[in-house]
Amino acid sequence: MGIVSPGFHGRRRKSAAELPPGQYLTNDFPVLSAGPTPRLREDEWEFTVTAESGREHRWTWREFLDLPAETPKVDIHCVTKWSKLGTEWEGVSLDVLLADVETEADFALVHSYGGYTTNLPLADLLEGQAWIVHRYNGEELAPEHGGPARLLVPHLYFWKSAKWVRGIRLTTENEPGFWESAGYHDYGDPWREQRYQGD
Ligand SMILES: Nc1nc2c(c(=O)[nH]1)N[C@H]1C(S)=C(S)[C@@H](COP(=O)(O)O)O[C@H]1N2
Ligand SMILES: [Mo]
Repeated sequence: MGIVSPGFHGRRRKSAAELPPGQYLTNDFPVLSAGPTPRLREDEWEFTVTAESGREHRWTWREFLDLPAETPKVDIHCVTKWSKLGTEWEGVSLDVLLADVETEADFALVHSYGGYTTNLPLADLLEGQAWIVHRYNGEELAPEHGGPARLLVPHLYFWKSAKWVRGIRLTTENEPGFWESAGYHDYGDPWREQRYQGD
């Protein structure tokens, strides 16, 4: 009997073929932040959806916690090529947060405390594809991973999952966010390896 690598027991490992192209598996949870970690108290946190009409829908931390929560278990894929499988989160589906928002917009620009932005089609936030999450692995979301709360949109590269999320502005025109303005792909589908503009 040879040496068994740690973590190899129990559940079946996915092979590289089950990962998006160019990705490798990690069991760590790397921290990738373009700037300093904002330190926000929960009583300072609020989340705002702004429709293209200018109409705002706002939730305080307490109001957010009163919304029905889900516990998505998802694979995440960073454009720097690490993927992490079966990550467990808790949070509120964007279907819930956008349910009463009247809009004809096709695009969303997500804003974070600290100034980070990222854009995506509004349709990619709906139908069970995206959440505002405040817990990871059964614990409060750590500040370096976006706590008090972050966006989770796992079917796109992880730069779309804005940490320290502050709000979402719905727009009729597509407006590139922070990395999208810096040469990264506008949409960022890891299965089509849309890392950079032109991919
Ligand atoms: N506000 C904010 N959100 C962000 C980022 C950032 O720099 N600022 N980095 C993005 C990138 S590139 C990745 S890969 C993930 C990293 O999340 P993690 O640090 O929890 O692994 O957050 C994304 N969301
Ligand atoms: Mo990333």
